Amino acid sequence: MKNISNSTLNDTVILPRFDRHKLQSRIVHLGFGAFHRAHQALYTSELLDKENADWGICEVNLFGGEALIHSLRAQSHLYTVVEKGASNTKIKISGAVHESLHPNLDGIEAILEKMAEPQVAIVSMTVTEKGYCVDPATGQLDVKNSMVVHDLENPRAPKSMLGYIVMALRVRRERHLAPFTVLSCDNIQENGHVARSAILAFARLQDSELADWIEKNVTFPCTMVDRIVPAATEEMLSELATFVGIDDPCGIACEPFRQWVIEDNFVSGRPNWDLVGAQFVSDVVPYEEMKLRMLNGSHSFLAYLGYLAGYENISDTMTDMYFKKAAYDMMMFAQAPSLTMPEDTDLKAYAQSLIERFSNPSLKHRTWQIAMDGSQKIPQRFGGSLRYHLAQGGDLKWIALGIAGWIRYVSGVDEKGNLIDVCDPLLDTLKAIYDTHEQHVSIVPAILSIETIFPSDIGQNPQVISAVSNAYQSLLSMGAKATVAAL
Ligand code: NAI
Ligand code: CS2
Repeated sequence: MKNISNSTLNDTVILPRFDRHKLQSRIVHLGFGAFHRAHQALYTSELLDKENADWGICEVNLFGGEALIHSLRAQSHLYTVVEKGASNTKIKISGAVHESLHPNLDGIEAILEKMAEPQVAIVSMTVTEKGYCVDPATGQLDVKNSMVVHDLENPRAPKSMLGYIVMALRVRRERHLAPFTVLSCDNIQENGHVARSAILAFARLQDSELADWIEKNVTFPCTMVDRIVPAATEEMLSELATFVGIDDPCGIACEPFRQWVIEDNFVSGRPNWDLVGAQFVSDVVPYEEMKLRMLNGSHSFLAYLGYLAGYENISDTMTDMYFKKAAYDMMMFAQAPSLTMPEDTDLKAYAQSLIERFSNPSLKHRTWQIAMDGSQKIPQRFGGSLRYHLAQGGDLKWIALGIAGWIRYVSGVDEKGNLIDVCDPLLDTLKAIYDTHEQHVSIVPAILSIETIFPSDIGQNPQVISAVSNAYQSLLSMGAKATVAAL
């Protein structure tokens, strides 16, 4: 996509109508990945079509994504979002992004200076669960994390999201500038609270006065973010080029559904995202828990077991009636009972809508992609419901099979003996345990002893060990397909 205004775009493409010259970088976003392009950045672009505002976004990729930033600049920061339903497709050009930075292209200082500019009101992020450098089970700062160690020693040349935010806030304080709001848009339970606690703990290790200032002046709203946005593939990009009429290496495909529930707690102003469908509420936590347990929990279940059963995409798992039923039952019987929701919430309708979304054959969402980083995802997707059922004497079988599926998956060898490309920050630890136990049920208590994933009330609980061991044994003897069918 060279210059969008001179190009021959397909005439069904929806273009931004607002004047992009008036944009200012009032939002700096860390993590120009797949999700943000189809979610926050598009909400903002659509809002700018509705009201006269200057909420421009400066994109920053702290890790990787250098080529993407290059391409984005070459196309004036415009890119395509293709919303693919089961039977209809909408193509939009997103226009709120107007600047971008990358440490390898522009240097760390340029990013810190941008974050310290007076007009910046929000620093938002989608940096994945591991970007928070916290212990996944407790959400507390992991002081042994190598990036945290590095950034504490080199505060003016940070690598981590925490290091950048704390240094930028330090500069703002020194310059007597207003603080910005830190807006986490990652799939983390109480994401704002986790961001706050990690940032404060990190700042306190450097300078307690700075930490006090941040505590008093900066806000960290929680958000529930939802839209299924698979990683871009060559196939998707070439299909997109056919739809749009030109190549767009920054283009992204997603489902039509989107949801964004935001705690209304912004210290230096915010866009009126509610004008384009976001909801501002006083307490996001119930919505976050609902989504993380029902959507993401069943996603992880389908990802591990589906991958082992030979299904490439989530929509493929939905063509297997046993997987479809297991996913629905998991939502309704394992996850939904553990939630405390506002009275008018219809969890059955929610579960049905999730099954429909997972079944969308137009989206190729790889089980392998969702299976990534399980050590970071499992505590918030399975931990809460597990505790609930242990306390209530409920049935553990769905969650136990989800955890057993993950343990079997991280062995790195599938049911046909092929290698699995396992991506996880704890891979070395998991490998060391597999080297000792191999694929034997004795591995279950060993993996459940990793306290950063399974605190002792879960990992040392005999009922949990027994339920996960039975499920793991079944995966070894019958395989994933038959185990899910027998559920
Ligand atoms: P992606 O892989 O396309 O992008 C990941 C982004 O995170 C990149 O911009 C990368 O620079 C950054 N990053 C990775 N590791 C980092 C680290 N250690 N520190 C700082 N930045 C780091 O992934 P995608 O799809 O954009 O998802 C990102 C996050 O967004 C997810 O982990 C999840 O929390 C959230 N999300 C994703 C959804 C999806 O369907 N893709 C939907 C809802 C939320
Ligand atoms: C998925 C999520 O990759 C994963 O772990 O479960 O990215 C999921 O697609 C989104 O949360 C949907 O909003």
